[in-house]
Amino acid sequence: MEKDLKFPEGFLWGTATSAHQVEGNNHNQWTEWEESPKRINYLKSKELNPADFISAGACDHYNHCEEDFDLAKAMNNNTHRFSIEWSRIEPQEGNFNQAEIEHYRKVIRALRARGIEPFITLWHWTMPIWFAEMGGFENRDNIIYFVRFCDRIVSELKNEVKYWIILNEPMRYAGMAYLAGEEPPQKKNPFVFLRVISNLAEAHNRVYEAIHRIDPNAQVGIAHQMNYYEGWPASFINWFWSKRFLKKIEKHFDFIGLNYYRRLLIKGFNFNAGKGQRIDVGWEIYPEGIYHVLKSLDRYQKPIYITENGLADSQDRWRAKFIIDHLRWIHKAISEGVDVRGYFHWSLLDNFEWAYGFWPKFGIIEVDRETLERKMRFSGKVYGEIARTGSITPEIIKIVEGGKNYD
Ligand code: IFM
Repeated sequence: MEKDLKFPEGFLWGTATSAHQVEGNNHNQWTEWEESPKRINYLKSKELNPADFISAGACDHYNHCEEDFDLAKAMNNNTHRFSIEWSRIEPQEGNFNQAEIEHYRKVIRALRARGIEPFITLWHWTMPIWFAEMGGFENRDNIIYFVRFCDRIVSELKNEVKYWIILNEPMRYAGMAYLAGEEPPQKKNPFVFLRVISNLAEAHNRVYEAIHRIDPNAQVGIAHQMNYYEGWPASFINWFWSKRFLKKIEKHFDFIGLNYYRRLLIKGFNFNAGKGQRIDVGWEIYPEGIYHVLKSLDRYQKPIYITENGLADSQDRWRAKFIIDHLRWIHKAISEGVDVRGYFHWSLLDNFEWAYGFWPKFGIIEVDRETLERKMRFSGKVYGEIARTGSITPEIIKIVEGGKNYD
């Protein structure tokens, strides 16, 4: 029988969410876009129900966070990643809403009361309307507003938070918003795309310095999406989409957060999924890829956290095995010296998957959209066992192979 795969002492086990995807009732550039006549007409033209693509109340995590953190605790998690919604904190330029800051203080304390270490993302794609109307990150002069927001949050919460993630997946944001033109502000302009990337990197660097001025002991990083690429020209694509941004912020991170989801096979300008099992949104499951990406990050000699890894799987058929298979490859990287310190499954809850709407089910906890009832999936119980033992044991593997009879 296979022996235990033990993870290092103090390894962090958690899940991740972002404000706009779970909180409900936000008012930012995304909500405006979701409800715009152009978007509604587009959805209707595809015979889709617009209500399934408007974030609206989402999971009402804003009001259900205690219940949700009880579930994280029931999974023996000792960390949780979430984002602070800038549009709640600063709905009008320069007007900071103290009550909303206190809300997030409560969220942090609710986590700590359960022995769960918060990792806070300061920007997960959404922005106040006034900032979007000024051109968002298209304009270098606007960076000061983002720095001011981060400065305020970190000054307020520095005694309660050690880990800060400044930006979530800047490359994916810029690509979808300014190259593919599929997400707000839906521009297709390669020059603006490149400018936004460069401004986001500058914003990251300035915020990094601001945070360290406020709290020299803070641990500050990024959540960077990196796919595993094969084919031609994989090394160029990897340089452009993965390495280039890290290069721009190289002196300004204390850890790297890796968001890994899939392998892509490159053939010239075509990007395709490989032959492995596909998840509900069509991405290939390719656990080995996380190992190669981790090995490529070793050269930075910084701690690494897997800040996202997960799948859309409404039937929960693959999730438990997906987690175990990725963890095996992560364990191999660790055993070869890569300094991986934690794993955050995406996501805690079924939530609003941006332009895809609500149908992709990324949650380890199922959420009934009508009643908002939460139910832990089979995979959540398996993940709870992994977190409890800090290992993948033969017993856990047997449970996963045995299917859904686990209780
Ligand atoms: O839901 C997203 C998240 O907001 C950013 N990373 C990828 C996830 C799944 O698409």
